[in-house]
Amino acid sequence: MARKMEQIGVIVVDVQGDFTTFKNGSLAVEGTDEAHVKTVEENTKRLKAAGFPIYATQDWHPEDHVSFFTNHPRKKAFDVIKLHGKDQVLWPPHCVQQTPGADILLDRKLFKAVVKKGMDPQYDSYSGFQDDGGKKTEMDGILKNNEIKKVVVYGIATDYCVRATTLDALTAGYKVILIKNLCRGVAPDTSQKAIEEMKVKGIVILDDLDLEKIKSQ
Ligand code: VGL
Ligand code: ZN
Repeated sequence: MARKMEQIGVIVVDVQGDFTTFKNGSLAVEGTDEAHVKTVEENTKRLKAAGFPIYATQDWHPEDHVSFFTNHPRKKAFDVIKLHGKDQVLWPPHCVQQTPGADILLDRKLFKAVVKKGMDPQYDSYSGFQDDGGKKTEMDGILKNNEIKKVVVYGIATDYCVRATTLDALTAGYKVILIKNLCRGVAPDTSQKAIEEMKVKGIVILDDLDLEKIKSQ
């Protein structure tokens, strides 16, 4: 029997107002203008039309979140502190629950499920699968319930949430395909490093969306 399309799922990572220049976001990532967001939406529509279930992650922080520099006296944006024994970048406040900056910019009807992350004030959560304290999101359960074996991942930011989500997907046992040109990163050097790391660990990197390659990988 031919393999079912449903075994491939798509994860669109954090395409939210605060991460885009399009919406003048507080943590706007370079190259995230209206045209980019439109390209991401069009490609997501193609994947949905091809029969793949589409999932999204949504950064969804409380106001007192530990990753905001404003919650640390004398710290400024992009300072790095030690938190739970690891380096933590301090970000401008972003994706605060119920604010416009937290909105996903793609048509909601595209998504079979939206997985929120980063709600615990004490832990950051770049990965769509778990936070830095090891608390799991709904993602793995949702993918398993839908018999997904392979995930196609893209979004924002290449060097943070996209990187962490792809690596955790791999660890959880999924085949992972990254669509590079549908991603944008906070900084070029860390984004390049992240792509290299993903490649070395076994993630398939495609420059652009190619349905045939996705099916045959
Ligand atoms: C992200 C920094 C802080 C991301 C989220 O979506 O990559 N980056 N929170
Ligand atoms: Zn965040």
